[in-house]
Amino acid sequence: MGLVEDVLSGSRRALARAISIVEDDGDEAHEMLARLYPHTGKGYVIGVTGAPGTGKSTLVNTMAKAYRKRDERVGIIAVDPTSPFSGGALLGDRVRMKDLAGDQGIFIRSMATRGSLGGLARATSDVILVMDAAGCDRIIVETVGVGQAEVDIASEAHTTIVVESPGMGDEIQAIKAGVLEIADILVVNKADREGADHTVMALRMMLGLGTGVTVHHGKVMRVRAAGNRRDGWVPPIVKTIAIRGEGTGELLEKIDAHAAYLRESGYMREREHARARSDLEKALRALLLSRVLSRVPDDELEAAVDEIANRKKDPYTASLDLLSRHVSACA
Ligand SMILES: Nc1nc2c(ncn2[C@@H]2O[C@H](COP(=O)(O)OP(=O)(O)OP(=O)(O)O)[C@@H](O)[C@H]2O)c(=O)[nH]1
Ligand SMILES: [Mg+2]
Repeated sequence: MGLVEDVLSGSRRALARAISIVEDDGDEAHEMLARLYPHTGKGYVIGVTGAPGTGKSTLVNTMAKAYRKRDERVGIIAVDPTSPFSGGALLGDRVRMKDLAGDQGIFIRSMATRGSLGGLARATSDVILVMDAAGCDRIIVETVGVGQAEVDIASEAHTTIVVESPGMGDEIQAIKAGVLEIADILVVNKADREGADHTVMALRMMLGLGTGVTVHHGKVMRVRAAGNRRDGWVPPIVKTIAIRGEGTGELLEKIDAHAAYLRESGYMREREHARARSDLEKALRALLLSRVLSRVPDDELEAAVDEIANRKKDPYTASLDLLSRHVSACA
């Protein structure tokens, strides 16, 4: 297969084809990934997440330009888990990132949900691998929102940036404890707008307190502060004005500082292992499921579905029965 060599040599066309193959997730994808894998592990993965419209794409755009000035190659993945309802968001990303398009050192890919969110997270991690193998020094993954898909995708990132913007009164967007826990760096974008300092203060309070109480959508919520993280890293807060590129330099410095911290503290190794474990589990789950389904005849599968729907059997018993009949080793 010449494609693998072409990807490794950094060909943009090969990279685009390889990503399409990975998205189709067939045997060809698995073979290709197996051959690319030894060449991965060099790219630095940065997750950028936050509520809709906080300026993530604009920020990613300015970050990419700054990395290009350092002569680094940049891969950008815009993940849109809500795509059936927000085709416009992706279009917006393309428009806003248009000025990057002519740069041979930048590769942009949008990904939308096909099937499950779990599938999306897996496809994203495979696309990261392909970009890594193709020599992208930085791989920036933008996700919208605060759901499980974002948390899964964040687990792929070395540094996760959560983007807020001012103007929500006492409420902080994306305040859910889960999202604050994944934030290695907090960005308050749109700092040209009123209330930016207030947002910074509110975030700082939440980071400083062991357990905080805050008001979100009129409800009092308890949040676990990210300042007590197991890895000891205290997430810095950076103010940016992405439309003018202001604050990007400081943001890149904080990313470098976090990378240095990960390396020196030994947490990089730990993260790599956690990631390897979760990748292995994802692959096992996917392979086992497809193997089992390929062995169970369709009519038997449908019969089991009927039994479960009619409350004659629970899903676990039905699964164990199918396994013992068709996959004896797994029962
Ligand atoms: N005033 C101001 N507006 C900004 C700033 N950064 C981005 N915007 C504007 O905010 C809007 C949303 O920006 P995007 O970059 O698309 O935000 P996003 O978070 O990627 O949006 P989604 O991907 O749809 O969630 C656009 O109109 C931007 O021009 C900023 O620093 N200041
Ligand atoms: Mg966006």
